[in-house]
Amino acid sequence: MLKQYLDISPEVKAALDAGKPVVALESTIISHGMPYPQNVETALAVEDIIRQNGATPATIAIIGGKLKAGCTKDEIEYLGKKGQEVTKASRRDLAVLCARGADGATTVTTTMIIAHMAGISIFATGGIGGVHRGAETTMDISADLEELAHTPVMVVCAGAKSILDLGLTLEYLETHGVPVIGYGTEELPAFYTRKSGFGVDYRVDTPEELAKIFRTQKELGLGGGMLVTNPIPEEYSMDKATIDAAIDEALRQAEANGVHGKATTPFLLAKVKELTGGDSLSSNIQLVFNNAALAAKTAACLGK
Ligand code: PSU
Ligand code: MN
Repeated sequence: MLKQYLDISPEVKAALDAGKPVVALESTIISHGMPYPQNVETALAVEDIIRQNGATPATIAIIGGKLKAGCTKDEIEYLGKKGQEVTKASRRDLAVLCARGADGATTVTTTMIIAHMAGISIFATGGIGGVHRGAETTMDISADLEELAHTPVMVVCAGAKSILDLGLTLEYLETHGVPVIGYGTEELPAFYTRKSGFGVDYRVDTPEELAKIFRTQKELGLGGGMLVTNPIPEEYSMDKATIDAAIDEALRQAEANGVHGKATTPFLLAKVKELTGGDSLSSNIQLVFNNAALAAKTAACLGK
């Protein structure tokens, strides 16, 4: 039944059948996260980094109603060019998009779902969604957190942007039993900056140990995912005051424009980028590269 919707690329299928390491990548970052052509260039460069680190990349998306685990260059180009026209697809969108034969850019949530369907257990991205500021009245909590609670995929990210309430995001993850690991750090990274003022649950310093903990979680039958937060390399990290000012302004504009629902995150991300210019885009690209390399190294240890 699932087979008619799931389309695993030949390269990804061969790697999975041979028990070789595979790393999933999301497509919202391509269609909604960066401008064309940097989005396509970055997506292809991330795939190369994963290959250089000994794993096979599987860029995930929904194209013509098919859940793709592994996109071709042409498909990545297509998603990048269409940009915001592609539906940002969360869990609630999957059935409609598949039934209609439509396209969708996968968020952290749907990338985890499709990776798991395909048998891929590790995924690299930039930042995850979380509990929005003001969620005590809006109830705007990203479906990413719920997916981390239930789907057994390790997500390697650079933490979350402080467009979110990072404290509440950590509380939510704790309630739902998701381990939050700092890679080489005791502090939750805040995407553009290495620090956030909030602690992680555990610090881990090697890909081997990340793999061991994830394997143990599976062996214990606990289910659910694991969140690995990998700080942006020092040389690309941004000035906290500059970023905070841009985030405050973006939040103000979102409120003034009555932005809500699934539009909130893309709106805030685009505004922050606009207000900080090219600096934040190059930092964003570099942290994704850094996460891809760590995920590939960890994927290689998972098979052992
Ligand atoms: N945060 C980022 N960059 C992103 C996203 C979030 O710093 O690209 C994207 C991811 O695809 C994430 C999604 O899964 O936004 C979360 O959207 P929402 O907050 O609507 O759940
Ligand atoms: Mn939301």
